[in-house]
Amino acid sequence: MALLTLPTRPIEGQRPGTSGLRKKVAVFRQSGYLENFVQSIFDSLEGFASQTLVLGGDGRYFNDRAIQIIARMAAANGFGRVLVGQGGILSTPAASAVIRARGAFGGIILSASHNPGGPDGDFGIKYNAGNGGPAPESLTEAIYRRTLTIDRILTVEAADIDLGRLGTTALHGMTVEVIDPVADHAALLERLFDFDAIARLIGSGRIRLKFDAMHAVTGPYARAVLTERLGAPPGSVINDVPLPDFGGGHPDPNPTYAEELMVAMFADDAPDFGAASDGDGDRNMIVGRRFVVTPSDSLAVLAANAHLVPGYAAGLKGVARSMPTSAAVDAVAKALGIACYETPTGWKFFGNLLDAGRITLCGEESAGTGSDHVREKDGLWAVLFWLNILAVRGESVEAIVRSHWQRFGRHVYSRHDYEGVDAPAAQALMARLRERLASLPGQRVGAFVVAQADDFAYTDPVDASVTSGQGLRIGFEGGSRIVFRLSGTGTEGATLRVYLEAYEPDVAKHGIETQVALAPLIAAAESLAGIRAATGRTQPTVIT
Ligand code: VG1
Ligand code: CO
Repeated sequence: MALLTLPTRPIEGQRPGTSGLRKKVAVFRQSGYLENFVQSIFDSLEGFASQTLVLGGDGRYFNDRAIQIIARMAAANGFGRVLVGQGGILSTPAASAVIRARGAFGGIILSASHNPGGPDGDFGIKYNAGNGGPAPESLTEAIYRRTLTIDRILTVEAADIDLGRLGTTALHGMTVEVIDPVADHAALLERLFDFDAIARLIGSGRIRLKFDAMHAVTGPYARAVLTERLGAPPGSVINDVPLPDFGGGHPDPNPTYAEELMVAMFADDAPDFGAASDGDGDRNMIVGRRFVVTPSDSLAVLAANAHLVPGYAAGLKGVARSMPTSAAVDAVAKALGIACYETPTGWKFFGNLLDAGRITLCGEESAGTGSDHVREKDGLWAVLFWLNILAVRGESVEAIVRSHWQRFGRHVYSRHDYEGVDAPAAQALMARLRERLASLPGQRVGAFVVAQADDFAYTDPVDASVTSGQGLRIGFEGGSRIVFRLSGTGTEGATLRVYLEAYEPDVAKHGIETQVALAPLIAAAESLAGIRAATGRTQPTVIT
């Protein structure tokens, strides 16, 4: 087995976005593309000689090839051990759990998460540090800078590893251990939740559940936990076989893309509890019978009911949410007398707060919820948290959310996405609005008067690092707000996200359909930003 030093040249455009580097599969398959980025990761790290690297992905097209390439490079760069999920599979939260449980130096996760897969779809890669969490901005920027100067790649000449068989093999002096992708994560979840109570609830027949794995990575995890351990009957976990192209679907757990689940949950004989997860298993959607729980509300409900769950019975240290996420959890934090932090979009910004013990729960409006048990959002964790609450309270999903609104008021919330729009046009829309921010306060926009407007900047309370340009916030008198942001995970054109939020304390108005309740705010967003004229779209692509 020869050690090879292969010359290479920098490739442009390898700057990680909200969550790692995501590009079309065709881009990643270009000669040297993956290799350059992986070598840039290794060149930006120090002290990993003889240490352990965790490696796995969501099973999408090119996952298996990429694993072989990265394992050879890890050996050449001096890692002592690579732990790889069987079949190359590790959900994002499971990878985080494995890194932490095994004391690894870090991990590489292969995923483009909710983006479609297959030969014409997307691929992605990101580095997670020894805390199990996504690399902080300082590291992703260092990796990017390295991609601009890289001139050689280290690899070894070796046969492919057999990813199908559990056990260890040697690779150029490094050990490769193929591990069960589910075991560490499932054991961790079992310590946090009252599995016996959930199993009793399911076994009693008092609730029927349906989990849609969307042909993505959570199939094996959901089968092991929901079916085998908790006794959910056959048919409870659907689309549970991971496919390299996710069956041609869009593995994004929202009412638009998780269509099969939505049809089931709105049928006459609908189950009581429905859930779905995304490509890499870190997102979750929670649905009651004919009732969708908004992710921002879900975070707030989990925080308000955390004392009912064994792993959190001792109380929450604090909570955090990404800036565009609704303030529903803020209201809970206030009632509990705990801190609530507002961070930029992307899980990497929760890492310091979790490591410093300032927060226990955190979440994002994009269907991500998690806690200090790992350093990623965790889809199956959220599902079990809800099931644990249902087991204790014995009420329906809808009843739990409605009584939550009754107590805290309803933060009526929606996100409108304009996907794949012309990038320069979207950037120009943002630039025009950014220029007007300072002049907006005091101005009337439709039914509203602007109270404050800014471009969100965040100073990390732990390490004082500053991140700016994180979304245009326009707050109105009375507490409603609109946020405009461009996505940092897409691979085609630009995606404009418009986040809409209004606070409704009046219980009599809680039943109003969300889009109807938000109609005046939707009109205000159009008049502020001129979305139709700039994008040529009359409707959002996806409404969540
Ligand atoms: C989106 C979401 C963000 C999430 C990110 C990664 O980012 O808005 O909240 O953290 O995806 O999630 P953006 O930049 O496209 O808005 V995942 O499940 O795709 O890793
Ligand atoms: Co994801």
